[in-house]
Amino acid sequence: MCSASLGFFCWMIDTPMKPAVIYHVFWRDNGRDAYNDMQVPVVLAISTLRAVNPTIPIYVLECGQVRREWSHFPEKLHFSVVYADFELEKKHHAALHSASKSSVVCSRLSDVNEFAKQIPEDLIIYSDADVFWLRDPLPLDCAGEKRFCLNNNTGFFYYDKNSSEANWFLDVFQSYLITSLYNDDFCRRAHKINRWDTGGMERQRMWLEPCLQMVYKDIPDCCCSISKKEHGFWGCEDPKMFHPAGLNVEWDGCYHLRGFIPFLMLEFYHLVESVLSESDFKLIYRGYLRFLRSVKKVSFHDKLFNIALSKSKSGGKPEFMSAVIKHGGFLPRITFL
Ligand SMILES: [Mn+2]
Repeated sequence: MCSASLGFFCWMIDTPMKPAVIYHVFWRDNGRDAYNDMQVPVVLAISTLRAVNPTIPIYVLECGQVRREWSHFPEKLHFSVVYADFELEKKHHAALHSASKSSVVCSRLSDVNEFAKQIPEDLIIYSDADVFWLRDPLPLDCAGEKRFCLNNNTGFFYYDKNSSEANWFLDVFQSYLITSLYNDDFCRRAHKINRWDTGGMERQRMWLEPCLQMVYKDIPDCCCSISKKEHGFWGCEDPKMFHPAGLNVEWDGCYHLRGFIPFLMLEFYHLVESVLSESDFKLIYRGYLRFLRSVKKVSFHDKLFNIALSKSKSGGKPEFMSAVIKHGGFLPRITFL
């Protein structure tokens, strides 16, 4: 009964999708190396991923004109760095740059999607450079969904690149984003949906998330919501990962030092220590290492730390470093008798 064509059909159904993780980074200046930028801690993020999954293919899209040194980390952590242009910039250069200085980030989904077409893997997982993994991302909770899987920010999403719903989502998203570059009324509607107060700077404040929310609202059948547990928000039980979006990491007058997090949190430290050596830490943390070593590490599960974090604020955002120092404190000085 089972014909050759039916057999082929069965084989297609049984073939599991091949996953790949894609990162998207860009630099504004050439002053640092790619592995020691604490604001874009992509090598540390990949270290946590490698610690929980040694084999998943990892690609880093290094977008724009500025290139940085990656040292031995691509070989050691088994990832490829691929140079790419900002897709959105090719046709919309002037509009994109009149919007705001950091608006090239708006090109992220198109850049990832264009690159995804060139690789053999079909389950495309995008991960931010500040997403730190605690457990293997696989199996993904919504991997069986033929839709675009996302949450309310673009720090982590995944999709089957051959799914028509996911491609429909990407097309609508792209058209909304381009419209937002040219039309203030459209931006006002997007910000209204997101309840963002832009102080009359609609187009300058355009971002990926307002467009994302509009697409989610307009074509919900193409979207699948990733749970908080899988898209690790602070405070959820047993998360797969942690994405410190909205968390401020400030020390010595510098902001967004999210690269500190894997070194100061016990759970991440054990993971990065399993794939990186002491000389890697010296390369990555340089002048910060002495300070970081002097601070007591904290745990995700430490209630007192979580209380300290909820009380430490900077500009309304939870402030990580002051909570660590307040709770963990500096190690007592060793007194020589
Ligand atoms: Mn992020």
